[in-house]
Amino acid sequence: MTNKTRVFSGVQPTGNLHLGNYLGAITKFVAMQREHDCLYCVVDLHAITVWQEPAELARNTREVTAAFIASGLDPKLSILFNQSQVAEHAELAWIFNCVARLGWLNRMTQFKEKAGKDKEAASVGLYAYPTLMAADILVYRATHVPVGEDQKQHLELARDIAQKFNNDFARQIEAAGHADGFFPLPEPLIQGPATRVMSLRDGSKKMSKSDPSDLSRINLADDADTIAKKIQKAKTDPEPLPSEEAGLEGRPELENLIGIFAALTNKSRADVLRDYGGKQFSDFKRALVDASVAKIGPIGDGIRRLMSDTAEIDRILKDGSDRARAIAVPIMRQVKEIAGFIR
Ligand code: AQP
Repeated sequence: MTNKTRVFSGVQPTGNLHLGNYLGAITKFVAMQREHDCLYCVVDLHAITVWQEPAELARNTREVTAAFIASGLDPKLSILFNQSQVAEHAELAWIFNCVARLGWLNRMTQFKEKAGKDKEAASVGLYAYPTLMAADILVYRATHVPVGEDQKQHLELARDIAQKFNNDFARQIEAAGHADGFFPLPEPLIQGPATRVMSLRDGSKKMSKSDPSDLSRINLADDADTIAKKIQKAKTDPEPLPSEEAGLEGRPELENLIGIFAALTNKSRADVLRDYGGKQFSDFKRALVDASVAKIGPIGDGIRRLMSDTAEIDRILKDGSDRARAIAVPIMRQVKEIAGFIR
């Protein structure tokens, strides 16, 4: 590790990775790996906040790792690992549970959405998810976190936790020689035309792994025919495409497809509308199929190839976990000293 900016982000091994995860997060991970010290984590401890079949969890953990690599992450440049192999995440999360306030967690919209109507039946882990996420980032004192729009609120909470820890232990932190607080306030990096990719069936719902309809998302493991079928079936409206962004108002499904196409082809939404304004959906959808297959097709092939050698994936995760632990252990040692734990 050098003194470059430290970046951390994670993806849950909860099922099929999709275009939203790819455009909202993984493409950003890849773009940052040469300029920064990056840790990218398969967050298996987060996954079990809702029930996971153990054999499926192991398979999904390897598949997310394969998707990282097939998307262009280099395990030599970036640290790729799974969260449960670095116990310091859970250890710091406990301390953060005692720093964070109930009122802060009560405001988290993801818990409300995921717990649904029957909150009493949700796991305690699902409720405390954001304190573990803060620990994931801060156990490396990472300063930048590339994520999709949906994680913005959790990142704000991580900043509040870091700030409160710095305030609560200000005397001890200063005595330990940290003039500007112990934890940095991590910044979310939420940029580009596809920070919130929506369902292909409903423009008001986020594209999600847990949507029961497979037609709602493009999975990174989908083959070319499946991608084409899903885009052809994607919900649209009968009007032709507008030439300017103002014409996207009130047309969420179209806005979503334009954002996806812009992100896949490295264009702005305005450029896309200039090219396709006035055309029929069939023309645009054909171009969208081509762009999607060109980008996602090779990733699916890569995932299948990598998944045929799971021992190699496990070796990569073990190596990444050892490297992650080498950063986390000394930070955790300082946290314990600051908090007054005898070692
Ligand atoms: N639809 C999306 N658009 C843009 N970014 C997205 N992300 C997720 N969905 C979209 C970003 O992908 C990263 C990893 O997400 P995650 O797997 O850790 O958690 P999630 O947000 O809970 O993903 P899903 O697909 O919505 O899973 P389920 O269905 O289990 O809830 C994050 O950076 C996230 O912002």
